Amino acid sequence: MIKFPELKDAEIEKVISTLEVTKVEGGLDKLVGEVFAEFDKDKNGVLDRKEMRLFFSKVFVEWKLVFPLTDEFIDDLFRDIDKDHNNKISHSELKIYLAKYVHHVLSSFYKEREMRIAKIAAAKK
Ligand SMILES: [Ca+2]
Ligand SMILES: [Ca+2]
Repeated sequence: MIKFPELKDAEIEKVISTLEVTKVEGGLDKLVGEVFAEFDKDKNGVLDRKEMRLFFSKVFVEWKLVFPLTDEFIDDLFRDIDKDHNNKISHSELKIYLAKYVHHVLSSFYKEREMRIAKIAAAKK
């Protein structure tokens, strides 16, 4: 969930430019690489629940998403990402998920930006 009324234009632009990095060639791989470098704490090449929770608690703040990081929420999210159900999140599982998720978040931000621009244009008339 995104609380758009609480966000300034500049914050919206910042999230958009952060997320658009994933749209350039190799951008998503780079992001996934950075996630593993920072959050795969025990360096075993996969993310467990605890590591994934740390990652999401950071990006939700960065991407201005508001979710309760309850155990239940994290479990659901984990199950969603862990496609082969081995209780570990691999590079490719995270990549597949983030491709979809970032696209979804970006669309919401684009929509909000368009609405704000339309509002300014309407006010000028
Ligand atoms: Ca790990
Ligand atoms: Ca897995």
